[in-house]
Amino acid sequence: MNRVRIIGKALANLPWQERPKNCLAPLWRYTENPIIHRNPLPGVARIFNSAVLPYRDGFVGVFRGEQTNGVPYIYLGRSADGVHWNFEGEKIPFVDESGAPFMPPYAYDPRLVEIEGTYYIIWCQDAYGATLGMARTRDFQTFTRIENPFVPFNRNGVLFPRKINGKYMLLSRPSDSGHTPFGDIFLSESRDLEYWGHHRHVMGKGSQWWQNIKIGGGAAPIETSEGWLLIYHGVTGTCNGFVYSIGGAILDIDNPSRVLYRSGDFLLTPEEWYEERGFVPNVCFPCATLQDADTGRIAVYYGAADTYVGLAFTDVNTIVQFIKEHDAAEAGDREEGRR
Ligand code: BMA
Repeated sequence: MNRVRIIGKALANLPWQERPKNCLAPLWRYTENPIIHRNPLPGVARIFNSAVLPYRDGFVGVFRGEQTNGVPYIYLGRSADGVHWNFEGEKIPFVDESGAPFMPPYAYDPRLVEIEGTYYIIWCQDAYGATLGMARTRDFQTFTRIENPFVPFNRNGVLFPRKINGKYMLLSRPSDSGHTPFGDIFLSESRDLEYWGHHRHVMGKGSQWWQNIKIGGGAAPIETSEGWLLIYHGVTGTCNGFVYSIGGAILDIDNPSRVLYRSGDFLLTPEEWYEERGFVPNVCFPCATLQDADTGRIAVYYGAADTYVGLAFTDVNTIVQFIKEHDAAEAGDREEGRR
């Protein structure tokens, strides 16, 4: 296969380990996982499902912190190497457009995306039911909320890192109020990040058993010479509850509601103690990647067992080749998703 290119910036200092000899899997785990352990800061019992970006000479991240009263919130973290993190002791202090405090009742599963020099946090919050919250910052000091962009119920909001055909693009997963037993990924577009429309269906749960209950967007899509690389989660049900695995798909570069390829095999599924044992066993929940356009290296950040943060690695050639070789996209995935 021709070499696949990441279209984006170089990032020479991203965390990285070479693929172990004899490893055939498309993602390989960091040997020092988990990178964030229990009780990471006073008043926070667990950090998981979190997102990071390069910032200045190092990295910045938004972290789902489960407080000791059980309520999730988002905490800011900074790191020199993307592996060892220092967290701010207080929740991110969101404000409204006038600068007045504007805190949601809870906030979880944040994603973090840079578009044209502004950083956007997208998370799940209560707005008379679980739905997407969104805020922007330019300096990681002031975090201004974009008031309630969606109505309930919705989760797993993921922004694309650039406009497509002049519009901001967002993946989301319409849900219900509980442990949703269904769910497809949709695409919405906006001229201003406030008003969203032209909603299209991207892809539904798969017929493969590991993703046969629901799916949801994971990390912000990575632009490549083959299309948008989407790392997402797929869920199956067992007699002991849901199991969350990591899946991969490639979306059309100009029309990302069209799936070009979608792996019928998972990329990573719970196997290690920190993925199988925790507050919710058997969860691998990707929320972010770091990537280096020069080498094609990709580091995937994922929540493990709703308790820890893990890191896994791949390179763009390996992951795209795996997705294409295991392609199981169906007619409904390949269509534009307009009705
Ligand atoms: C989902 C979300 C995630 C969580 C997962 C497994 O519904 O709430 O935050 O990781 O369930 O518990």
